[in-house]
This record gives sequence, structure tokens and C-alpha cells, in this order.
Amino acid sequence: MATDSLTESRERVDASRAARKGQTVALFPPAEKEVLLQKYHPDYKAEAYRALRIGPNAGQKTVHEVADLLEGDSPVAQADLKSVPDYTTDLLIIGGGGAGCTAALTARAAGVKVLLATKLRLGDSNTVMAEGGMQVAVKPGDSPVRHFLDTIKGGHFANDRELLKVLVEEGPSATQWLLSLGVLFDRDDDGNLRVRSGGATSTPRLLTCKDYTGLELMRVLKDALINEDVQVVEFAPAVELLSDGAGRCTGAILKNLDNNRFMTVHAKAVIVATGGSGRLHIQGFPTSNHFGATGDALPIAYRLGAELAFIDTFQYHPTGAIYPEPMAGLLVTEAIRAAGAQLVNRLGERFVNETDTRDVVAAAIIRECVEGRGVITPSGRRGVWLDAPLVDLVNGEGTLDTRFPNMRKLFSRYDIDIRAESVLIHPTLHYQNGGVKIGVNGDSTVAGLFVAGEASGGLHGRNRLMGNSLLDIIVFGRRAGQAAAAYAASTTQGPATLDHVAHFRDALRQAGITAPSASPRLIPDYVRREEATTRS
Ligand code: MEZ
Repeated sequence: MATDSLTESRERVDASRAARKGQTVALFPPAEKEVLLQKYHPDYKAEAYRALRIGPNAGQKTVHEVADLLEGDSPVAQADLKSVPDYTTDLLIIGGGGAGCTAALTARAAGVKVLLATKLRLGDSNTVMAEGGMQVAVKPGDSPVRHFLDTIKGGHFANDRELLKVLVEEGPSATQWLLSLGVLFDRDDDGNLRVRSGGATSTPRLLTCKDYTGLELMRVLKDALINEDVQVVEFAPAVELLSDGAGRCTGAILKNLDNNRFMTVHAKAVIVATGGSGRLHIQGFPTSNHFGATGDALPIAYRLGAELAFIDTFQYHPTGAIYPEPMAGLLVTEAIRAAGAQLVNRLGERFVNETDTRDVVAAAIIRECVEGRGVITPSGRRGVWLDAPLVDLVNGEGTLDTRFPNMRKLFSRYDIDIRAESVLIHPTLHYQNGGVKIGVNGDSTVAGLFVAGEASGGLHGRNRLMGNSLLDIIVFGRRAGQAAAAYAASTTQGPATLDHVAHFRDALRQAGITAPSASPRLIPDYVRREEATTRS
């Protein structure tokens, strides 16, 4: 039930709607943008960061939550490593989301034996949470060059240019591959692929499956995988990687979540595709991520000596639901803003161009809340309004029903009809912009260790452009699958040791880190720290 102040504030939004319809708000000029980000974006909050004391990225800063993981201790002891492995394979893929499944399909097609292990069930991943679409330059007038320029501008010109070149150039063939598997992208009346607008892009470039694009991709990838000769082990997250003692990755230790026992896997090559870290609730933010997104790739790859990239930057998606309380953190797709929904403060005023880059829009929302123009929910969260009914006013009645059925359904569970009512939102922790540093074949700085998807770092620079994550998991999932299969076919199984863990423990001791917590974390810690941010 909304309180009086919520009702009054929503009425101000309703009252100003007609005047706001068609109103233009300028994009932030570059100098003002920088000031806004410095002051309000969580990535710029100095006290949220600290420098790493050990490992390949020692001296570099990351948020405390990630530093705790990277400076954490392995949960395994030497005795947990079995001399007779539970599984032996050519290629071990860790992670059963879009990147992992794509890599598995590609590697299997290349002829190697593949084992895929995943923390929860096959498909439980951030891929299924992706709503608004996949960026790919397939339309006349668009081009990979234009896609490259939009992306690098959004990424603060920090993106790894080689990775980005591969992403945009291979986008069309990756799309063909998805179509050949049976993905049902939206089409126009003539049966051609339809492209939609996203935020911060120079032209409509999003391929969509209404507002559940990632779910559709995962449906198809999962089906394809189930019909392949790939062994899948569910409820078995990786807790440590194995090495030959000379820096080469040779397998992993998995934890059987049914009985908490460790399992040893020998593999000639390993691909880590465990996704992002939203469930660490960095800086106390709620998250749009799936339950298993606890950044597992980071500590296990780091202990093995893999370099990380851009671990100081995270994406706070501007529009996470904050009301009703059970919806807190849930993604309200950016596509709805691209379709005309406006952001409005408690006074009924717009304050940002809704299609500016995500970091700018998120910072502007936080500014409204900090400066007292936000709305407070009955449980004490702060946010602003997303004027969803405008979408039908601008595009014609029925648009919300046909293009955003998932949003309609999610809010209708709480008797909120987004065709008639604005909804309350605040930035939600959405994406790990950085991760394990990779080259164009998903190769990490450790031989035999490949990384794909959100667990990797470099492609997205300091702010990922909407829709590039779905393309990333397909393009780089395929590349990692191909490269790891070729590597596995050209090498023999090396010894499988935990020597690197012993070295890492020495480094922890030498750095005076005496009581490290265990990492990876695997299951989120639900002390409700996120309240600190959205309620302050
Ligand atoms: O790429 C994304 O993060 C995405 C498409 C999200 C969304 O707003 O729908």
C-alpha cells in the first residue's frame, strides 16, 4: 500500500505528464558529466575502495567486497586433492550460463571431450536476467564501425580496442549462429529482423525477444547443449583451479553442494564462465543479478596468477525497482526508457536525458535522492519515478502490452498496472565491467585458462553499453570454446597440483593478512547491507 506522500508525489507525476510529453532534455555536456560522476557515481567513492596487497594486481584499487574475495583464502586443503580424479576430460567449462553453454557447443563441435560444471542448474545465470536486447550492426545504414564508436564512447574510451573490434565485426555471424539454433528474435511485418533503440547509441541496433531476450537465448542454448554429447554436472561450483606447478592450468576442484564434498577434475584446458558479482551487493546496493552471481572467477583465477582488468568499475543500472519491497533490485529494462518512459523526481520534474549513458543516468538519480528530490518508500528506500504510462501515450495504446509483457506481468503481481501508474526505481548493481583480463581468444595470462562473458575484463571499458553483454557471451563464448578446444587437442594432461594455493597462502602471510575469509563465496550473504545505500 502506498503512503500518502507516495500517492501525492505520483499525482504530481500524473499532473505534469502532458507538459513533459515531447519535452527534450539535453545530454550532459562532457565537463558537467565528469563533475556529476565524481560527485554521485558509486565508482568514484574513494572510501569504498582499497589497494590490493598481493597477487598480480597488487597496488591496484578495487572495492572492499572484491578485495576481500581476492585476498581471501582457498577453502581446500592439500588432502582435498584426490590422486584419482572424479572426472577426466579434455576441456572443463565452469559455468552454465550463456557464455559457458556457447563455449561448450563450440568446443564440442571442434571434437574435444567437454565437461560443463555449474553452481546451480544449467541456465541459472545473468543471461536469463537480460531483458532489453542484443546490440549488433545488422541493418542497412549501420555498421560495425558505428557500433565500435558508440561502445567506446560509452566505455569512457578505455575499452580494449582489439576485443571491441572482434565483438562488433563478429556480431553479424554470431547472430546467424543464434538464428540457426532457433532463437526467435522479433521481426517486422515483412519478416525481417527488427531493431530497437537503446540508450547511448547513435542508431537503433538492438535485436530483441520482447523484454525477455536473454531468457530466449538461454532457452535455445540450453536445448542445444542438452542434445549434445557434453557431460553436465549441476550444483557443483568450482572452488579452486589446479595447476601443473609451473603456471599451467590443469583442472579444478568442484564442491558437490548436495553433500559438501570436494571433487577433483583433471582437464587439459579450463574455461571459466561464472558470470558477475552483483550478489556481493557492492557498496550495499541491491542487485538485478541472479542468486549465484558471487564473482567466483575472480579469486580462483587470481590465486592461479591470472591478471585482472578494470576491477575498479561496476555498472549500476539506473532503473532497478524499489517498490514494492519484494521487487527491490529487480531490473526495469532500459528499453522502456528508449521507448519514451521518463525519469521524474518527487516534484514531477525531469532531471536527465533518459538515454544518456548508464553511469550518467544512475548518478543523476542518486543526485536527486541525495539533494532531497527523491521519493521515500514505506520501507525507507529512496528513488525516483519512472513514468511508464508515457510509453503508450508516445507510441500508441498497446505498446506496453506487446513490447514489455514481462514488465507488465512482474508489476501486476503487486497490483501495479504500468500502463496507468509510474513505478519507483533507483540504481541497482547490474554488471561487473571488468574481470579476468583476456585476449581475443578468451585467453587469460595463465596458459590453459580461458575466460568468457561477464567474468572477463577489458571489452567494456569503464561502462558497458546496453545490449553488448549478450553479444559478448556469444562472440567470446565461441572464441574461447574454439581456442580452448585447439589448446586441449595440442597438449597432454599435466600434473594437477595445488602448489599455487600454497604460494598464495605464503603471500597472504607475508602481507600480514592473518584472518582472510574463505573465497569464493558461492552463496550470497544475506545480512541486509543494501539498505544502507538506498535508504540514506
Ligand atoms: O545489456 C543490458 O544490461 C540490458 C539489455 C539491460 C536492460 O536494460 O534491459
